[in-house]
Amino acid sequence: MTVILFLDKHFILKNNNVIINTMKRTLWYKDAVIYQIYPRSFCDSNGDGLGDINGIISKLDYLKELGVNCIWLSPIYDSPQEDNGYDIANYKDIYKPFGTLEDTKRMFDEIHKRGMRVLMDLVANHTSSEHEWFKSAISSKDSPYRDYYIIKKGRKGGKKPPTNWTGFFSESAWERIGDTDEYYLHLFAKGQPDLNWENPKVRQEIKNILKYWLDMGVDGFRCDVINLISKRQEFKNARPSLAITGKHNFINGPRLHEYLHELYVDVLSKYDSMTVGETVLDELEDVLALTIPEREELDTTFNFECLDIDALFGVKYFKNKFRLNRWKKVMYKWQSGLYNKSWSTLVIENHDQRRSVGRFNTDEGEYRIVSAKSLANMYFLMQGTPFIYQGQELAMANPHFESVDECEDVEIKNIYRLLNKYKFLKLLVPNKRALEYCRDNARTPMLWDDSENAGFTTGTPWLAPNKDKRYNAKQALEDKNSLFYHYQSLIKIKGRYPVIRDGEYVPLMMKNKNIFAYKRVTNKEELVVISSFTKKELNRKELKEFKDYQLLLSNYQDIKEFTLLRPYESRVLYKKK
Ligand code: ISL
Repeated sequence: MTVILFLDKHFILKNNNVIINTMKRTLWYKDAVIYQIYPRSFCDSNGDGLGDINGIISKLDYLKELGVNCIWLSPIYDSPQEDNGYDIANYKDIYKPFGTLEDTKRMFDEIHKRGMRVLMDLVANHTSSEHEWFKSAISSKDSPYRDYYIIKKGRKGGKKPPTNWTGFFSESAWERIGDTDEYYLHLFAKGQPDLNWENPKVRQEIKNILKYWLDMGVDGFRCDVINLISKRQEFKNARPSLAITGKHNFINGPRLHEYLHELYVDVLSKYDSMTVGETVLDELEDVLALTIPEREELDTTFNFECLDIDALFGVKYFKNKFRLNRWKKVMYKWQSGLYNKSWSTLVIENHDQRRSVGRFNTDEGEYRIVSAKSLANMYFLMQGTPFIYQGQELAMANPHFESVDECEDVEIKNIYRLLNKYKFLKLLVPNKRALEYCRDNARTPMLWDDSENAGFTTGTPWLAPNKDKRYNAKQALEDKNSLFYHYQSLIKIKGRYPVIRDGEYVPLMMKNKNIFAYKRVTNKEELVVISSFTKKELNRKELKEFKDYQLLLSNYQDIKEFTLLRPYESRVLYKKK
């Protein structure tokens, strides 16, 4: 007799064998607009000066009004906060000042009730040194967790670390374990020991964590530094580098694809989920190898070559001049390189980057909103999933720190320690550049209004709000010409015209060093985006070609003369074929 059982909504059992996995991953992320929340700085509901989960819940209608349909939460797990939550002490509990698991489940429900989805931040390359696993691992060589981490004998009887590798926070990648001759690897802060993914028990722990959150209703993960999880096992010295010594031993390591495929097959493929990889320093070829669907690894990644366009050798602290034409070439490379093969993300801000106001040739002064709209049109309408970082929709600007004492972040503190130790480095990283590009720029509290603490908290904020509070949520909602409503229009347009999701990217005016222009083309539609990135007025005859197109969106109230672009003028034009 044949027994057929319908298990939950996706699996059908026939005589005890799963015969159909009816789960269809709907690739919903291709129609998503994802809003990144840095919980610590978003909204504080209880006056302790820290953002929290109830604060997020209180602002979900604001996000619904903006029109985003997915929220990525930077880490909310239990953590000692050495790296503001990217150092996790318990993957299955919540950092107490943010709230409880119950609050979290309620937040997920409230997000889903509004037709939005939610991504958690999977930090699986390392844990906190306060994690039970690590405390046990370093307590005894016989600990069952000893092999959860990367622990190696030091050189010269333990007086020197196993290799000369440096991490991402400007210090040795090794920390000695007490007075033993052994060290543990940490590519980030000392309080962030790297997990040993060679150990199948570690991989199983991560799979359990994924399942735990997916079963709680999470719709996917932003995967923190996920291309670092596989290390070359020789653990040899490398040629010293001013940036990161030894990076070829841990960036895109030998078993990376195997590990990611295992996560996909064993867990992710069983849910209508999505993964976006934070793949530091990856080239287009690396990203294709990680994201073409047949690989069954990641769905998409962040493309740092596009975002760190004003960095040198990928290090944003190294002085480098922004050139619009170079950005156009790089964006074209990625748009054409991923087209019909994989899927891109579209990002101009996040919690690690300085604010885009005043960056990428935009203006922070008289043309702040006009130029922010020009930038928005340009990045948002390419092919890919656009991300909006909290406050980007308000044109929140960089706070212009004058002293490192105004900053909290471990990264800038370590950089200053290095600059003070090796003064010559200031030639490459002047103090001003370090403060201009440090991560605290993006982490000042969200500006809800122009009151003393910007409506973020009734207490003392953990990080001082921007002194300039003119552009805040209250003001934006009252001003029909605000950047907020411009993003709202962009989101509506994105959902209305299929050419934005599916159209081929065709660059325009590539030689013009002040205009970023392109077309998106299918056999049925054409969308044209023209954005000026200069205060100068530009008269361009080639614009005549688009005179009869329908104007969908502009950052000026009218079109004075079709071939004339006023300061930072930007137009989105459309033609149905
Ligand atoms: O911010 C950077 C340089 O200034 C990046 O190198 C960043 O450190 C890198 O992209 C990894 O970032 C991610 O992992 C880190 C965490 O500190 C970052 O906030 C997170 O985005 C370690 O978990």
